[in-house]
Amino acid sequence: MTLNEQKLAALDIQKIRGDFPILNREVRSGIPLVYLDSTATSQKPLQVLSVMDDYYRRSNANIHRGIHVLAEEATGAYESARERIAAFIGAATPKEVIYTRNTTESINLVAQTWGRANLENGDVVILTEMEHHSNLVPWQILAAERNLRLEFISVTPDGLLDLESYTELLKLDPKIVAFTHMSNVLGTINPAREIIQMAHTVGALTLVDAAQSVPHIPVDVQALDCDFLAFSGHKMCGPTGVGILYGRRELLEAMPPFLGGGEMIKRVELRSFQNNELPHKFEAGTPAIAEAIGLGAAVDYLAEIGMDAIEQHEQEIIAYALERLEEIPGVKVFGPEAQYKGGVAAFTLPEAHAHDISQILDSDGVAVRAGHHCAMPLHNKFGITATARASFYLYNTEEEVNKLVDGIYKVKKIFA
Ligand code: 7TS
Repeated sequence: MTLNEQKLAALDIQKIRGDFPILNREVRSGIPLVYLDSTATSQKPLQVLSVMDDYYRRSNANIHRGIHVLAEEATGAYESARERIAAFIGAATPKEVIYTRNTTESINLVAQTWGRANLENGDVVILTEMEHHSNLVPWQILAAERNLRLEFISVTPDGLLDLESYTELLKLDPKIVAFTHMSNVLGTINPAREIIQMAHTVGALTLVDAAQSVPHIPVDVQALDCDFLAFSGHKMCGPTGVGILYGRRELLEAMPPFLGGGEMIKRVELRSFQNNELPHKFEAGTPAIAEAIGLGAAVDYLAEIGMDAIEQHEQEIIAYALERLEEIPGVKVFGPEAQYKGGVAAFTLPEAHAHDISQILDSDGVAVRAGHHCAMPLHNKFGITATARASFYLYNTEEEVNKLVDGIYKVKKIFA
């Protein structure tokens, strides 16, 4: 047995479920929770909750300012978390890891600082038709301000990126290609390495929206060779309120600051200031300290289980879920076959609206999300306004997939 196989064999779902107190609750008397909405936000293990609780009980202080014991402990924990997060994504140095509030803020940071400093009239930005609004609207805002041209890699009917359309778009001499690593609706895992290499051959930079990939599959920024990469703590067993922007050091060094205030400066006079060094240059004001420390614990938790093992488990769950869902007459699941996707199944039923599906499933404790999932252009492309979406994480089981399927049969009975 290789070390990897040993880790896979060691993935003990019941033990993992025991780490998540919320998974034990009933949503109504006698009705246990079946949580299938981790794409929106994941649940949090005791290992994360206890680190945050401990921090507030023992070490709470503002960071980088005081010379007292609490301030030193808080600063040490905050910076140690940054080092472990940097190692988790394979960054060359923790200076390349900027704490933000979430993926959305990370992408806005790049658009507003790198974008404003480097893009002008007529410049081309390439995005894809499967983006979450948070990788569309920041570029639309900048495009309106700078008169940029936004172009989109098209999505095939199977829910894959059309790399031929991308090859054509690269002839437009784009300045940046910003794309999602994994779609939050189709579940498609895009060939990020190839997309990045192709962008680099025409001299374009790349930004990877890794909100759905970093929590679910191994991601190494140096192996990908991306220029920027954004993700959120709350989707990877960490708390809300903290996210990450990874950026290549030379790029971050050259970029103007984002927000101005304390912490991001080295020196201030009445009419001028001097930037602080990386990573603090982009971290104005008191940050989400407990949350950053919590994200450090989340990364430790995921690394201990092993991202390969998590990916493998989700592959098994999605393959099983697609097989079961496709058995149900009328169910249409969007996106490619299991081998090209992560644990996301967005679907429609001819007889019931997504919101009705979600409501009936909820009556049996099954939590799925309904709507456009912040990807309205993608839904328009497929000629629909909403889908019901079940999504899976390391703690989900085949038995929970069965409960989802039973619930969908119930919906069909009610709407027959
Ligand atoms: N990018 C992708 C691919 C996402 O799935 C999300 C959140 C974001 C960006 C934004 O993340 P945030 O933490 O800044 O909000 N996706 C979802 C979802 O699918 N349902 O709720 C949030």
